[in-house]
Order: sequence, then C-alpha cells, then structure tokens
Amino acid sequence: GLPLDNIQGDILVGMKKHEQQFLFFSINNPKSFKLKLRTLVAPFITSAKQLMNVKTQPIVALNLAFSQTGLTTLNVTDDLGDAVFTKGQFADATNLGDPGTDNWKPAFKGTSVHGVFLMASDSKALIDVMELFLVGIFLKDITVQHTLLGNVRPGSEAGHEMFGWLDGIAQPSIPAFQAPFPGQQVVDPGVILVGETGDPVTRPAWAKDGSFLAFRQLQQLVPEFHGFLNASAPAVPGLTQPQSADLLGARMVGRWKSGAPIDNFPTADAPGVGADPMQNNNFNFAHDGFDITTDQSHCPFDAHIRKTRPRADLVAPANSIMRSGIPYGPEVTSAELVSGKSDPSDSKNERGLAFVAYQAQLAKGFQFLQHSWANNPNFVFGKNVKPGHDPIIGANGGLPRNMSGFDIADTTQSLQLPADWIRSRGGEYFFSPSISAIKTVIAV
Ligand code: N7H
Repeated sequence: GLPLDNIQGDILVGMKKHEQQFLFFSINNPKSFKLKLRTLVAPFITSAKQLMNVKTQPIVALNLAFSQTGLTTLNVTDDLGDAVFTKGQFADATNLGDPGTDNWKPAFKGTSVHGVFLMASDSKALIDVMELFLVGIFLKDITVQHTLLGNVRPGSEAGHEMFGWLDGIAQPSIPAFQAPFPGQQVVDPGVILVGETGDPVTRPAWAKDGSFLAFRQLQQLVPEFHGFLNASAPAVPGLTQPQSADLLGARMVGRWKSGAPIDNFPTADAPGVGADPMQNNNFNFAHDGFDITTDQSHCPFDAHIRKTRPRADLVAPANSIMRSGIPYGPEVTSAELVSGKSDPSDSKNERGLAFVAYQAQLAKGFQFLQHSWANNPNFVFGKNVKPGHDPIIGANGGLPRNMSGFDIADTTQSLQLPADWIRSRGGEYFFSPSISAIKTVIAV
C-alpha cells in the first residue's frame, strides 16, 4: 500500500470543503522560515489518510507546495528531474497557448512566487483563523504575493463549475489506493506520485511520494459562453431552442450538465447517471456497429473529456492527472445576465476555476494535456475529419478556434469558436512534497 499518512491530502483525496484559500507567498528569510515551518506549521499539514475519514479530518485542512525558485531559496538544490517545473510556468505561457501574459496576475509574472499554502474548511471564518496563524507566525519571513478564495457554488449548483457542469467525476484510479469504478482509468501510482512504481525518472530519495502541482487561475466568461450556445446551436428537430443550446454545450464538454456522459446518452440528459460512480465513467467512445474513426454521433472527437482522456481512441496513454480544483468568484450578477457580458470594470466580479492538477511528470500531465491534446486541432489523430480544438480549454494563442462534430445532424461540419471563454490569469508549477520531506529535508 501507499504511505497515506505521509502523502499530502490534496493529491489523492482532495480537500472537498466548501471554502478553499490559496495563499501564494515568497520567502524573505529562509533560515527563520525553516525553523517555524519545522516546529510550528508542519504538524498541521494534512495527510491523505486524515482526509479519507470525516472523523479524522481537521477543521481546517492545510497543504503546502513549493516552486523551483522556492526550493532554491531554501537551499534545496537537488534536481527534481522535471524540466517544466524547473523553468516555471511563466516561461511556459506561450507553449500553453496563452495569448501572451498581459492577462496574467502580476504575482505570476516571473518566478517570484516561492510557495503556496492550501487551506480548506467548511467555514471561511476558520480559514481566516488559519491564515492569521500562518501570517502571524511567519511575519516578515514571507510576503503574500497573491491569494485566491475558492468556494463551492450555492444550492443545487454545489459541485458544479461556473458554466454549470458537475465536476470532479473522472479521476484516474490507483488500485493500490482505491479500486476502480467501471470505466475509470487505471494508472500506476508513479503516474501521480514521484518515486512510486511506474515513475521512470531518477529523483532524489526524499522526493518520493511528492507530486507536481500545476496551478492555473482560469477565468470563465460565463454569460458570453451561454450567449454563444444560444446564438450558435443548430436547430434540432423535436428540440426547443434552449434544448438545442443545452445539446451543443453537452457536445462541447462530452457530458450533460448533470454529468451524464453523452457517449451513452447522446440526445437527452439521463438524470441520476452523472452522480452515480457505477455509471458515470462507463463508456469509451467505441460502439458496436460504428466506426470509431468516423463516428461523432455519440460524442464529438474534440469534446473536452475526449480531448483530455481519449479512452478507446488511444491505446493505454499514461497521460493522466489528478484534478483538485474549485470554482472561485461570485455567481453571475443580474446586470451581467442582462448585458450578456462579464463585467470587466470590477475585478471582484471575476469568476472561474482555481485549477489544480497533480502528476509525477508535468510534461506528461497538465502540460501535455493542454499543449499536445486540447490545443492541437489535429488530435485525436486518424479521424475522417480534423477534430478541432477542445472547445472548453483549447487555446490558439488568442486566435479563433474550430470545433468539429458540433452538429449531430451533420458531423462533417465545423464551427468557428471565439478565441476563448476561459481566460488564463496565469499560474505556477509547484512540488507538493511528502510530509516527512518537509520535516526532514526542506525545513532543515
Ligand atoms: Fe476539465 N468544464 O466545466 O467544462 N472538465 N475543465 N480540464 N477535465 C472535466 O469528469 C472544465 C481543465 C480535464 O477522464 C469535466 O469531472 C472547466 C484543464 C480532464 O473523462 C468538466 C475548466 C485540464 C478531465 C470540465 C477545465 C482539464 C476533465 C467533466 C476550466 C487539463 C477528465 C467532469 C475553467 C489541461 C476527463 C469530470 C476524463 C473533466 C470542465 C479545465 C482536464 C465539466 C470549466 C486546464 C483530464
């Protein structure tokens, strides 16, 4: 089995609380920072084992990860064997398809973020207490560079991301940790955890059971997205206009908002399926009597969940990430609903996804999924038409994008999409070490 009491909880389990604060900081005084981290903060770092049982969950879960410049500042100079991590995300912006870095949060421009504290609780007041504790302990040892507060959406939208889709459905299964549900991707632990079986890279021994954390602040232009669906959905016989807009959205994601996979339910939502782990991953895009190289009658080749996990389109790709993001920002306001536009005048109205993905190799995980799959209009290869960009996250460097298979009645047609409705505000690559590595290597 895996040493679950030594692995930070967000990696395998996720914090799954109503509120989650990300606190990005730089380190001014490494010596003092280490001492306080070792003696006062490390005991509060939450393990996977603690998060697995409600009874052992702390009232505020705490995790901690470092960027390359953070480790260097702490004089931890071993090469972790991940060139993408070493360079940092700012250097990766163009490669990820971002149209430059003008939209990036100032803190992420460059390499001045040294680490991130992740704090999660069902109570914002308790997160505030934890934050005051950390800031009060470290005082001038750190400078807070940026914070982002994630929150579960209200009422029936709980668990849904800002466009309205149920999230957190499909994760890779590590059998040594939890048995797979039908259709779940089975991976070696070393695809997610450094130094475990299946991680082919040579690393320092202390890096074992850590994981690379790709963080992205992804703004979502919610009224604009729904406006596009309403304006561009092809008329479908038997469906009302709002129903055809729903269908177009479902074809862009590969799931209905409820989470039901369109591969099994191509023409209408199937209530109850999306939340049922026995059913919600039980599909692979292949269907008896249909040719997987031409069939988009079930799911478009470029649907978000097909671009990021091609299932039967590709034989056993080891490209997999553990996702642990949470929505941030307020609900759409009535003024935005009326105008159909996100309000750019007030940055408090920014909303989106605090995207978090864990993997043992960034070049095979987040970076690969974004660059080589979502952004590449030729992927999935070997189809009868050019698949097009991932309509949700695909980026074309600020230029318009294309989606094939949008029209269930004629899947050879392609639809032009605007440059984005998910806008990168930047991010950073971090390493989330094992708890023992924090205590015995990083903080000494
Ligand atoms: Fe995606 N969305 O609301 O449309 N994602 N995603 N994602 N995503 C998934 O299966 C979304 C992003 C993956 O194994 C669902 O949990 C949004 C990035 C992967 O079947 C929905 C944003 C990357 C999967 C969304 C966003 C990925 C996945 C279905 C940004 C990687 C699992 C629910 C704001 C580069 C695929 C679920 C599988 C699922 C949405 C970002 C990857 C609804 C809004 C940046 C691997």
